[in-house]
Amino acid sequence: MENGAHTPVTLPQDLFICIDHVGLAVPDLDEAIRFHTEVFGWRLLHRETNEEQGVEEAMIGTGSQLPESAQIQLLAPLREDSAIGKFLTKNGPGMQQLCYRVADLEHVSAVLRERGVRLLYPESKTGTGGARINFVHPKDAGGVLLELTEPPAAAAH
Ligand code: MC0
Repeated sequence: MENGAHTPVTLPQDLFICIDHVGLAVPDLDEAIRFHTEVFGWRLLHRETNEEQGVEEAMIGTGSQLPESAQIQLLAPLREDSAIGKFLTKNGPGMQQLCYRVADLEHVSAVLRERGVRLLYPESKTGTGGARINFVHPKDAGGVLLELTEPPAAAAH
């Protein structure tokens, strides 16, 4: 190092805020909600149907308020040829996805694409509670289907 000067250090920039949820593929949503609430003591936080994704889904958590709540998403197929339908046929019930929360999905998507990571959709789609979502192909994420979610402004932390 010349003249004792410090070389500027470039720190890595965080792309992800936290794990938003883990998604479980289930054949029957009502039965899965019953099991996870009555046996494991989770609370039902939210439930909705997402036609575009071909799922009926429920978010369950350890508390009613983020960020205290850890969240699990239960995903049941609306159709056999949906992502969850195909997953169930091939693997049976189980962990289908890991979801990272991001502050700016467009920015994170651009950075990942620049780094050679394949995102499944050219543009973001709508997910739980109006979030913007996209997915990283499992082949580019160590064998894990990785969802990226940008919550609506009011719900973001
Ligand atoms: C497939 N593969 C997986 C996987 N699904 N690996 C890990 N986790 C998964 N969930 C692997 C297969 O084993 C295979 O590897 C390779 O990827 C290609 O699989 P495939 O069977 O040929 O492909 P498909 O047709 O089943 O499609 C897989 C793909 C699909 C990931 C592209 O599931 C998809 O588009 N997912 C994104 C949408 C989604 O999951 N929607 C439901 C959640 P080999 O080695 O055998 O070649 S909706 C949601 O989550 C929303 C509501 C929200 O949170 O807000």
